[in-house]
Amino acid sequence: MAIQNVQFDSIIDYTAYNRKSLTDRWMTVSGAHINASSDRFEIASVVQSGTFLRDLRVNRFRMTFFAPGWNNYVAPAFHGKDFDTLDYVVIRPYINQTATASGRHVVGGNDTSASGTTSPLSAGSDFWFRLEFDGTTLTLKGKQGTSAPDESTWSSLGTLYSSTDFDFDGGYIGFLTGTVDTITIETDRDNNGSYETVEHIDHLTLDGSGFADSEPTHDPAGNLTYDGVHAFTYDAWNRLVKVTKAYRDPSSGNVTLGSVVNEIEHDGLGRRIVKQVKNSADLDCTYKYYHDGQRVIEERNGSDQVIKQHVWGALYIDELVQTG
Ligand SMILES: [Ca+2]
Ligand SMILES: [Ca+2]
Repeated sequence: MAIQNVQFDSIIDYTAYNRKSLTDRWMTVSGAHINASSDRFEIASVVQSGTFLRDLRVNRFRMTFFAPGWNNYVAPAFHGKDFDTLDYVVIRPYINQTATASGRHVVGGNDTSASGTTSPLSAGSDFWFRLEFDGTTLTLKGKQGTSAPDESTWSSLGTLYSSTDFDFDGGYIGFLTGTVDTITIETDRDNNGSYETVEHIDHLTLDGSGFADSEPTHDPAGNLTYDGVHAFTYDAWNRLVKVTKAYRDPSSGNVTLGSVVNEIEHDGLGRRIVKQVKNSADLDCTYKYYHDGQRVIEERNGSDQVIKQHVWGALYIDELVQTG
């Protein structure tokens, strides 16, 4: 059952539009809203910062999205670890391809010098764009039309733009600015060149009350199993053992799993002994916990190197005196 009238991130209120909330899937520090009448995501860049999918940290990715009535520019953004190092590609008509500051490139729609461009992109048209990063090269493809190109069409399309200038080691994915819809993000987790894992699909639809719909879920024991960003798995003792990227499929309405981002192991005494952060780009790490009784005294990484030690006092229960 849908939870109605849930407000998540606060969105700047433009008088020209209705104020709408987003699901907690998106985080924004710029003006962004879902336009209820046109069912689109409109992102206004007011402070050169972006709107990003929360916690969707990836390395090799492919983002496909619809740019309806593309007439000014749309700017997919990524590497959003912080807003000083925000990287983005501005896709706009009528301007020749121009490299600007490192990590901030402007791609012109009528740049006929770009390899594979068969015809200039025309402003005011509906376009589909696909941005792909294979670990080395960022490529951009686009196709005019209202319906999504199928995979064979994408394969046959020439590259509008490519660059190896981006130093992408795992940040957020989103948009700096633009009007977009029907966003799909896939990843190549095993680095074999195919993007087999769907991490997110968003049609940016509002419910009848005009609110983005979160529909968090719980299991019969009351454990939170989906919060709009992640899905959570528990063992028979209600201990959290797995966290997975997840999204609510816009077609089926089902909570759909992406990559596992966290796996937790416990020993027979119920102590957490291993935590693995996975598929989270630069955050990936294995943490092993060693105990004295119920107290963690040492943490090691996956290579068995000590990364943290905790010294406990003998006087009180839970008397942590030093961590280093
Ligand atoms: Ca793959
Ligand atoms: Ca939509």
